[in-house]
Amino acid sequence: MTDTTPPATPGEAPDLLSSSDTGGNDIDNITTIDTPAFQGSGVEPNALVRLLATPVKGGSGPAVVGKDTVTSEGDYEVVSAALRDGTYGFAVRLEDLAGNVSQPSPTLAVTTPRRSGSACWPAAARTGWTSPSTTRSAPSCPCTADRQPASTSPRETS
Ligand SMILES: [Ca+2]
Ligand SMILES: [Ca+2]
Repeated sequence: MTDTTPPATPGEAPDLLSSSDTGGNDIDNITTIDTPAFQGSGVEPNALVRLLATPVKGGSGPAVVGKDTVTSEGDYEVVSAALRDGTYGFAVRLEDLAGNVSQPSPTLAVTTPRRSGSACWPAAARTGWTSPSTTRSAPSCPCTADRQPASTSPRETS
């Protein structure tokens, strides 16, 4: 007998491990880890689980970013490959031993901010770097060395 029945669609989105949910709050799904780990339970035992990531904006997807094997109890844990900074919708998809693939689970949105950049822009803003000239706009990434605002006070243009 050939197994032609795909695993049941996972009913819940993968859960970001609290150990992967860094950044001061371990339940907000905003992390400084660019290889976050996810877990889930109650899915088909011994199936292959694939982690899918879809960029929320500016990209195509979903892409398979990790895979692992579901335990005999129906639990899984899967780690994402390194991702560019951004917000992604993560979902899992199961494949049974015969190669039948389930529909993707619901998605969980996780944001991976730039490690230095997330603290960078507010720090630059606190310097009071406010030019009277409206044509002079702040650089989009003040962390970039060659664009670092001068430590001197802003010049008056009058
Ligand atoms: Ca099956
Ligand atoms: Ca967090």
